[in-house]
Amino acid sequence: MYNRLLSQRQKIKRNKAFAYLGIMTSFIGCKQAAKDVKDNLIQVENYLSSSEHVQKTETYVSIAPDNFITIDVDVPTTGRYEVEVMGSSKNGRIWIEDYINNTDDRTYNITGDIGFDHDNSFHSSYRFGSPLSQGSHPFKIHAKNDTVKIDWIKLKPIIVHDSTYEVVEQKMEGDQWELVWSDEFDGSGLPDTSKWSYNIGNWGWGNNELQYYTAFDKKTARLENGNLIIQAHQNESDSTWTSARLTTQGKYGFKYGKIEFRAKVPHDRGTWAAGWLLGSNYKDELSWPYCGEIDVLECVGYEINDTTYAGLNHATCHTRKYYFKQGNQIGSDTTLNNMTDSFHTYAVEWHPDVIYGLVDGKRYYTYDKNADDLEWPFSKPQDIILNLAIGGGWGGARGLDPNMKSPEYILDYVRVYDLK
Ligand SMILES: [Ca+2]
Repeated sequence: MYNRLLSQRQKIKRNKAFAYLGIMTSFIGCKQAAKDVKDNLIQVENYLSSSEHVQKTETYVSIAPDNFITIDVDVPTTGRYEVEVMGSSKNGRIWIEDYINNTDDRTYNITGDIGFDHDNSFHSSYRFGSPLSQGSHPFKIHAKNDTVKIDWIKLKPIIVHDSTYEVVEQKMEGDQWELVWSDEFDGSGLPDTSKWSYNIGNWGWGNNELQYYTAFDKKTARLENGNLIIQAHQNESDSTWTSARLTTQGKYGFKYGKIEFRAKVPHDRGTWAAGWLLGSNYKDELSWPYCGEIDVLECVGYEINDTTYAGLNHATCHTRKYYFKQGNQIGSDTTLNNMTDSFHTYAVEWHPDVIYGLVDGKRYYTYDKNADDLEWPFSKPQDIILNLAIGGGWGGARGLDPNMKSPEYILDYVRVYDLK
């Protein structure tokens, strides 16, 4: 065992350069927040016996394509994790499924594909995965495309879930809207961290999205000329995309009121700009859509004309009873003129029993299902999220414009109002 551990350490050291490629520097601030939580190293060969499609040696497991192994993983604390895998395969990929005993009969892919591009030696590869809740998780490690050998998997904590936040609850009486909270995006440099946190990762975000959301990176999120600019970039060396996703999670949760996003959105095919609300009690993928989601600004590039920039905005509520993975979500869209060069105001009026979607002051969407918590989780606070995705099930449904260059999603302000 001693020799084995030693060889592991040497392997880890040798492969550090492959694992991090410098991108980790963006996450130093986040990693410090999680420094008290230990890495969780899983020697996969300890967890199962061999079968026809799964061969086991003393140091690794070999999984045939379209097969999987199941291992129990103890997640030490609720938060976001980097999933690092020491593996070997020329063309094979793995992906990790969690919550396999869920009552909703859904498949929870918490990593997206992880490849190794090397079949004669082991290499470390990683993803910043979806948030995980504390406790024992039976993971399924799936192989696809080709046989994959796995030596070990490591869960490295990045951000500990922060469930403390200030609730901003709006009165919904009277007939005058009064501003109670805003970010006008004045100043320069990075966004205001007293209001916004970064969601980081490249696990596909439940939609097979391509982008890697970075943190504290002016290239992807910065204040400029009174606006917040969220900008996606394609990395020249490996074609990966980076972008940003800001959330008020852990800072402010909002309950009721009118919430406005004044924004310009990109028209490029493959982009997916969003200003939306997600239940503050979201802590892992299993907690969605029970926590509720209100999409206020949702624009995919291929629905916006590349010459006139006229296009569509969508408003949708997702709840356990009505959500997109069941195909019965309740949404509406509305047509707008120039969405890329002109600002429009995308808003939601969130009352205790009904939600309206508006653009430029005009209502076009109503959600009024409020019989129980499964269709009305909206009596609890929600976080505001701003992000620009690339690709994914919806934004990438018609591919990516090959000529797309660093599209920008520009926000003049986010404002929250009371009704008095
Ligand atoms: Ca502004």
